[in-house]
Amino acid sequence: MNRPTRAVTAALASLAATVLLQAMCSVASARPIQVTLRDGGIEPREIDVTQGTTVDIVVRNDGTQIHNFVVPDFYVFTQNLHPGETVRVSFVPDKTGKFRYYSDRDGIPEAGMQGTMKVASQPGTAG
Ligand SMILES: [Cu+2]
Repeated sequence: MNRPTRAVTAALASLAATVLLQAMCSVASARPIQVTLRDGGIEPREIDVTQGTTVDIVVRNDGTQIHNFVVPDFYVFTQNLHPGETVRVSFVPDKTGKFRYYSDRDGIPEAGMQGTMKVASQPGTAG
């Protein structure tokens, strides 16, 4: 193979890997995590996810008041949801650890309306 052909082959291999990765991510996001907002609480209280894997969440407000859903560490901020309203959000956690999520309708976390997102490292990696 001459050099330009090798470069094209490498580019195609890279593209194929990217497409495969996207296909895997879309499979992972096929089953969204259900989050329910209630007046005074969020279910579940804990969400377990994996670093580098798309997190797909469907947030539903089952309360009688307006609520929202924020995960500041990952720049997730939904709009204010009216009772019965649903919104879907997705993001890719880029770090491991425990991170708080909550409803902050008036810019202040509401009493009881919070939970913990635990981000585990990808299998086979140190990070
Ligand atoms: Cu709320």
